[in-house]
Amino acid sequence: MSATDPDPVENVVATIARSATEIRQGLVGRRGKADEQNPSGETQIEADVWADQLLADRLSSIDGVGEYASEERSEIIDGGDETVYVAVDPLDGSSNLRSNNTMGTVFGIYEEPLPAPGSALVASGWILYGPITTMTCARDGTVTKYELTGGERTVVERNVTLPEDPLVYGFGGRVPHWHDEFREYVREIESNPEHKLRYGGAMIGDVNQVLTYGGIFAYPALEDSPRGKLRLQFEGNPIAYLVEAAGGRSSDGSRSILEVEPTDLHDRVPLHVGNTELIDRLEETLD
Ligand code: P6P
Repeated sequence: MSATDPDPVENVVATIARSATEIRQGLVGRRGKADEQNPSGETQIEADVWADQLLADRLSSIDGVGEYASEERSEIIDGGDETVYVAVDPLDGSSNLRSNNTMGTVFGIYEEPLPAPGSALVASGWILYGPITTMTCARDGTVTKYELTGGERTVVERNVTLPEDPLVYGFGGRVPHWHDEFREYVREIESNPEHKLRYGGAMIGDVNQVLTYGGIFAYPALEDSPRGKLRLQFEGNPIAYLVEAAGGRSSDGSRSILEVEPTDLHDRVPLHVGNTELIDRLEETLD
C-alpha cells in the first residue's frame, strides 16, 4: 500500500482510511483475549494486537513519519524521518467487539516528537466502525466527514460544526466514584428535558454522537483514579483537537486538553468535550 502524496500528513490520513475496510473485516475471528496487557494494564483483545501491527507497519514506513506510537505498545517505533509523529489508538472500545457494538480507530498527527502536547497536533481524527464505516478528520481548523467503502473515501460533509443546541450526554466511570462536584454537574445536565443519555462504552461512538447532535461526553477524574481513564496522547488530544476545530470545547476540568503538558507517553487525562457552554459550565462547577 504505497503512499504517493509528498505531504506526509495526507499520506498518513489516506493510509488509515484505506486500512479501515481491512481492519473492519479483520475483526472477524479475532474477538478472543490475547495473552498480553497493554501499557495501561488492560487485557488486550486479539484484534487490538493485530490492528496495531497492521497500522505500525504501514504508518511507520511513510516518508516523513518520525515516530509511530500506540496505546497498545509501551515503546515508540522510530520511523526514521522527522516531519510528523503519529499516535494511534488502533481499536478504541475493543471490549465492544464481544457484544458487536461500535468501535473506532483514533489517530493524532503531531509535529513534535512524542509524548507531545495537543497544541503540537497538525491533524487528528477517527474511524467509526458503525453500520457504515466513516472517517472524521480535522486539519487546518476544519473538520471533514467521509464514508469509506473498499478503501476509498467519499466526502459526505465539509466544515462540520457542533449543532447549536446540545442534545446528548454520556459520562463514563462508576457513579459512586464520581467527585461530588461532577455529580452535581451531571444532575444539572440530566434535569434539562431537552437532553438524552447516550453512552455506548466506546468513546468514539459517544463522541461522534456529540459531534452529530451536540452535547457533552466526559470520562472524568474519579476518586479512585484522579486522572480518569482515557489516554492523553492517543485519545484525549486527538478528540479535543477535532471537537475544538468543530467549534466546541475540551477540558481536563480546568483548561483545554490541548494545553496539558505530558510527562509520559501513556499519561491519562480527565476528558470532557462538547458544546462550549456546557464545558464552560462544567469548569465553573468543578472550580
Ligand atoms: P468503561 C474503551 O475501553 C474506553 O477506552 C473508551 O473508548 C470508553 O469511553 C471507555 O473506555 C469506557 O470505559 O469504564 O465505561 O468501560
